[in-house]
Amino acid sequence: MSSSRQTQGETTMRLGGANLDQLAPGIRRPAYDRSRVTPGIVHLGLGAFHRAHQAVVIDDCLAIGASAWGIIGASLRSPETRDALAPQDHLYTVAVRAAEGTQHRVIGALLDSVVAREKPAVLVERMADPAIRIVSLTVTEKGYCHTQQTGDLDERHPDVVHDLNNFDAPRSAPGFIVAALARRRAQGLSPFTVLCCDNLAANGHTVQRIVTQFAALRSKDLGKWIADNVAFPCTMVDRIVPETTNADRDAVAAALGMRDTWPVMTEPFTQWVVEDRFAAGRPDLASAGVELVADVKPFELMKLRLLNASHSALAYLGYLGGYETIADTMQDPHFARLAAQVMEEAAVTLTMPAGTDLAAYRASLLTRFANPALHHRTWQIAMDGSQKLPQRLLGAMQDRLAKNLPIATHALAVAGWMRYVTARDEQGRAIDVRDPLAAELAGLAREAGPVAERLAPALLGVTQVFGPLGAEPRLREAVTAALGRLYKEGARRTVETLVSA
Ligand code: CS2
Repeated sequence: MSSSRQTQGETTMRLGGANLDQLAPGIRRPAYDRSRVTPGIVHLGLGAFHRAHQAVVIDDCLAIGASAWGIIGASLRSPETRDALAPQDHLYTVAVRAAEGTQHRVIGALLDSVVAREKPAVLVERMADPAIRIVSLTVTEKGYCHTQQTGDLDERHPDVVHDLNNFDAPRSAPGFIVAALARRRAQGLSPFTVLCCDNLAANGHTVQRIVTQFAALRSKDLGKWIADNVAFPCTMVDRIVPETTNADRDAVAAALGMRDTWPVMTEPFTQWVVEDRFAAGRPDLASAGVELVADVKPFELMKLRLLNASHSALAYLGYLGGYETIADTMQDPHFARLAAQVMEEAAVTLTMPAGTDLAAYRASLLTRFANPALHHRTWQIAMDGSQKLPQRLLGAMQDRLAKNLPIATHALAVAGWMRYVTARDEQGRAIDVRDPLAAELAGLAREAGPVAERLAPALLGVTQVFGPLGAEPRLREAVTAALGRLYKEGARRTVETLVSA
């Protein structure tokens, strides 16, 4: 944090339980007595997304009397969020930004936080507490230690190897869940519900499989007990939450009349669709706007293949085209058309329940992406592409190929990712590629050189990302052609010609 912020910290009051009544007028604050709220949820992955999404819903539930459902948040690695929030009694601000202005709301649902790396046994103990009835997660795609392509636990993942040898002091999300469930089983307690809120395909089923596989490595009986007794509902979560900057902190301090060290920035839109299958009860989520359904799959595919796929396409190609944020990228009509065209290609692969208005959904996505008040960096969304491509782009490509339909726009998005992971931009400057496979991908790119006919097949051979689809001749041809154009003409010109073709 900059020294100017520290100076401000000395001179400005800090958000906290004792001074909620001194918040600037018009700032929404917890409409309930926080001292009566007890924990019912442990959330793994205390990032901005959770705080701007599920925690807001729980805050609404608390306001209508569900006082046994407060949240204990856990950061798996970094102490930063805990260090920011503990001195302010875990209160923080959600700033909802739209072109017309920003609405601020102080959230009280988070009661306490734990840093798992510092105190793994404490976290296991809290998860094993009988009062905890839901363990929810936002640990990002890579946090599940699995192979995206197959959905199986990666038994060679360093954290999995570590956790199997340190059962009561784990590091990974699956490791914590299994350790806590084992403890509950040993104590004759009923299990908690595992509620995955990450953008994985069939997220509940996938996490069930990973956790059960992990447990079975420990003991067959435990694996069976988990498979038979633990509920893993599927969910679709949606809200755009860019990273908070110091400028955002200053703007929030000015609005609040006091300082919040880690507010979260978001958009007006929010959606949470949840499969209604909870083993140990749940708060009245429907009253807080959650859609409880019997089958989440169509909604999840709709979101991954329309929102996230076009987001990733805009991120890679927009970054290469020199645009810093998604809103900047959307200002270029050719890139706005690119996003619409990715959605058009994906839409025919979806089967939605009667009454779903896909055209309206697609139109609303374009408006959300163009929100000028959200500073969502293309670089942020470009992160972890190796973990995101399968469920966002490749599934739809596979479905289209099966129907003999063209895949040009999706192929361009994949080619954008390939060009991006070479770690050199169009001006030859370094790109800070954040991805668990970054080194491997950059190595392949170095070997292949800037030649589409060599680079595309080399990257399509990365089976963790592409699986057998990487060998599909029509896919190879389309991706190689798009990558060739990116090298020859650059991202802006390629997008312009390809999307208007
Ligand atoms: C984004 C998502 O960073 C990314 O990969 O595509 O975080 C996206 O903003 C959310 O899924 C929206 O709900």
